[in-house]
This record gives sequence, structure tokens and C-alpha cells, in this order.
Amino acid sequence: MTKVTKALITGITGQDGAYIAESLLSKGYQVFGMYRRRATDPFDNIDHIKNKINLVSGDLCDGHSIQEVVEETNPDEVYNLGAQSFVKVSFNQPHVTRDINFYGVDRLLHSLFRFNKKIRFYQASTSEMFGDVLETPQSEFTPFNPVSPYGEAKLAAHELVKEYRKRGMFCCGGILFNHESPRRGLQFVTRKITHSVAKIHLGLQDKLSLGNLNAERDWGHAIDYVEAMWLMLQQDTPDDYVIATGKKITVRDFVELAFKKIGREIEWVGEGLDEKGYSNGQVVVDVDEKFFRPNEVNLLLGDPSKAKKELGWEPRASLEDLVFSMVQNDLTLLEK
Ligand code: NAP
Ligand code: F7E
Repeated sequence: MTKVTKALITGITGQDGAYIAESLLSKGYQVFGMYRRRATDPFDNIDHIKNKINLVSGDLCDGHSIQEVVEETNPDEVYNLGAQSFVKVSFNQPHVTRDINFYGVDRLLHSLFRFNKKIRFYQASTSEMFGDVLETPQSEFTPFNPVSPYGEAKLAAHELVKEYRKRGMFCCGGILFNHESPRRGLQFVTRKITHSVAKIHLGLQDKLSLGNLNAERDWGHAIDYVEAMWLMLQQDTPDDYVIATGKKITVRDFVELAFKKIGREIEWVGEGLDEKGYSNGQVVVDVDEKFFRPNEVNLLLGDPSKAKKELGWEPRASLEDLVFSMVQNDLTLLEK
């Protein structure tokens, strides 16, 4: 009889957790998802697969719970996706961010190493580690230069992953650039834009207020990116990989694409805090200082050549498809 592979996913309730759970189930895995106690129901993203996965309670801030989860689930592969993932919040909650995003990884790796050194481990590293970028595009060879507590904590965790790799564990760091989907949290700029555009279309909101419209990002689709996580753990040797599309646009461009989906063109007038986006003579976008960050990452553009060559990975979704599917999903949700 062939043995069923067991995967433990931390961050199961988040965007990537839900997608990788679906993908692993389709590959015949037994899936365990670690969730933390919350006052409200956090299972929106996984409601449709809740009866197919095994939910286990635990928190990356609590070493006891992690040890229990590891022993109880006895996984072959671990995908560590749990994190305080919102960069802006990391500036006023740096300790929580460090506790989850660095010490959480430390606790988990420590438990896994003691329990079974053969477990394969994926760490959700990030392009935010490049921060104030030292070269463009960014690859596995680009020096890191984080500018937020989020980026700093993720970099410390990334270094720890390398350390455990040197100790013989199969650990990979996926340096993933921004990836989005209809399941993206509402705080992140892409979903904030698509949700607001849908509301404006339905007459439920007048305008959308944003921060830095000039920020440039390399945005891909989360479904493509979780496939790269799995591919990393199927290789003969563990390594780190940049996962990106190799294309970038500004926040302003993203806004235009989202409005295009509802058949509206945006005309930009003014600069800086006074910049406004007009459609049919009405202000539909403006700039609000409160959405700026104490320290900004102005540009991220990834070079995924290594992942393409060694993993055979390719991003499939186009940016237009991604934006349109997000707006369409928000229209459907709001029309319910
Ligand atoms: P997400 O939607 O914000 O999900 C984060 C998950 O972490 C949620 O399930 C959350 O649970 C869980 N979590 C938070 N604190 C925890 C704790 N103390 N213990 C256990 N779980 C905890 O993030 P995502 O977009 O799916 O990203 C997945 C991972 O990739 C994160 O580590 C993120 O930092 C990293 N990453 C993301 C991107 C991107 O563009 N999406 C790019 C690079 C790296 P609750 O539901 O209870 O809050
Ligand atoms: O911001 C600018 C903002 O919050 C993108 C996380 O998944 O990707 C994500 O981090 C850009 C920034 O994502 C608003 O200043 C303008 O330049 O959507 P975001 P992020 O900070 O890039 C990385 C790779 C991760 O690892 C993280 O976990 O958009 N921006 N106006 C705005 N951003 C937000 N949120 N809201 C605005 O109103």
C-alpha cells in the first residue's frame, strides 16, 4: 500500500493556506491545518474544505502548542505560512510581528528538528526582505536591505532556515513577491482597490482613499505561487527561490485596471497629496496621508529565472485576469 503524505500548514485560514490546502488535497495528501483561537469565526477562506482537512489548534507564539501539534500530526512536509503579514501594522506592533514572524519560526523549527529531522520544511520568506532595493530586478543573489519590522523579522527567520539547512534539515525559503487573489485580506492594497471599485459601481461608496500611488510591485496570482511552494519541497536538495512574475506596475496602474473592469476610465489630476482620480467628472480616488508608511518600499521587481529553470515553475495568470477576477468576486459578494 502506498503511504499517504501528510502536510501540516500553519496559517491555514489565510489566503495562501487555503490555496495550498486545496492543491495538496487534489494531490492526495492528508492535510492538517493549524489555526489559532479567535473571538470571531476565521474560517471564511476554508469553509468549503473544512470537512476534508484536519484542523488543529495552536499558536506560533506558544511553543507548547507547537510541540503538541507536531507530535499529534507527525507530518512529512510543513508549510509555515502563519504570520503577522501586514507590513504597515508591523511599524506599531513590532514586538508581536517579531514574536510571530521570527520566534514563531524558531519555535517550530526547534520542535520539528527534535521530533524528526527528516521533515521537509517550507518557510514563507518575502520580497520585503529586499526593502530599499540594492539592485533591480531582485534575485537570489541580491543583498537584503529590509526597512520595516516585518521585513527584518522575516529576514531573521530566513537566516534561521539556512542555519537548520546546514544542520541537515530539508528547509526551503520561498522569497515570494506580492501575490493576490479574491481571498486576499481587505487591508492589502489590491483587495482594498477591487472591493472599493465594486462598491463604487454598486453605488455603495463614493470614493477610494489610498496612500502612495507611485509604489511599484510585481503582482502575481496566489494559486500559481502556492504551486511553487510545493515544487520546492519535491526537489532532491533544499534551496531558496525567488518567485515572481518579472513584471511590475504602480498602485495607480492597478487602480486603472480595476476601474476598467467596470467600464470606467480614470483621469488623474494634481500631484502628491493633492492628486485625484476623476471618472465622469466625479472624484473616485484621492490620497490620504494616513495610508502612508513611516518607511516605504518603493519598488519590488523579481527575477524568477532560477525557479523557472530548476523547478520548471511558470506564473500562469495574467495581471489583467487577476484584477478582473478580484473585481468580479467582490461584485458577486456585495450583490448577495
Ligand atoms: P494572510 O492571509 O495574512 O494569512 C496569515 C495567516 O497566519 C492567517 O491564517 C493567520 O491566522 C495566521 N497567523 C497569524 N498569527 C498567527 C499566530 N500567532 N499563530 C498561528 N497562525 C497565525 O497571509 P498570506 O497572504 O496567506 O501569506 C502567507 C505567508 O506568506 C505569510 O507568512 C506572509 O508573511 C508570507 N508572504 C505573503 C506574500 C503575499 O504577497 N501574500 C508575499 C510574501 C510572503 P488568522 O486568520 O487567525 O489571523
Ligand atoms: O501594499 C501601497 C503601500 O499592503 C503594497 C504582504 O503580503 O506583500 C505584501 O506587503 C503597496 C505599498 O502589500 C495603500 O504603501 C498605497 O507600497 O498591499 P500592501 P505590501 O506592503 O507590499 C509582501 C511581499 C509581503 O510579504 C506582505 O506579507 O501599496 N499602498 N496605498 C497601500 N497599501 C495599503 N495596504 N493600503 C493603501 O491604502
